[in-house]
Amino acid sequence: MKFEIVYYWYLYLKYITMKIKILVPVLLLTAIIACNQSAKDDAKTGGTDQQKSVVSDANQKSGVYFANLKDGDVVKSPFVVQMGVSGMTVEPAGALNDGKGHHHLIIDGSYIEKGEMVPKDETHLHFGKGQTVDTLSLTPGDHTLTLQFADGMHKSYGKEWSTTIKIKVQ
Ligand SMILES: [Cu+2]
Repeated sequence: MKFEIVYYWYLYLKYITMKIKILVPVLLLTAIIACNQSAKDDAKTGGTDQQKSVVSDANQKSGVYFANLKDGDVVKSPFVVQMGVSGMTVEPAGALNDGKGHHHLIIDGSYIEKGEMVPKDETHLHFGKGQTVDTLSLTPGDHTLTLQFADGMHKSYGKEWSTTIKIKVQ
């Protein structure tokens, strides 16, 4: 009788062990497949998002841009700068109108925080007549150009309405 109980225990344990032996690899395999799948999904979404952002950069994204210059360009001084904006309208300074303003060029500086007045000096140029083109003379070497859109009272529309590029002047 005692032997029987031990024997049944032995069978029971063997049965459990067998189950575990089968279950563990199956679980592991499932986990690995699931991980792989989600990694693949992540990669897929990442890819699509990137494609989307490239498309929207070119077509829909609102903001300012240099129409004839790009980051890393080498230019010969004096050089022409063409300023563009999408999502807002250029108008002469003087009046406050929603969605309207004028360009500013900041040389070797940074964008101006939203709501702050754009300074007016030799490195902060205002295009208060609504100009979109200018000719710049800069010393040879590396410079940054920041385009900043601001309202009719010269208050900055902030970082999202600015763009900065590095250029090398020869
Ligand atoms: Cu201004």
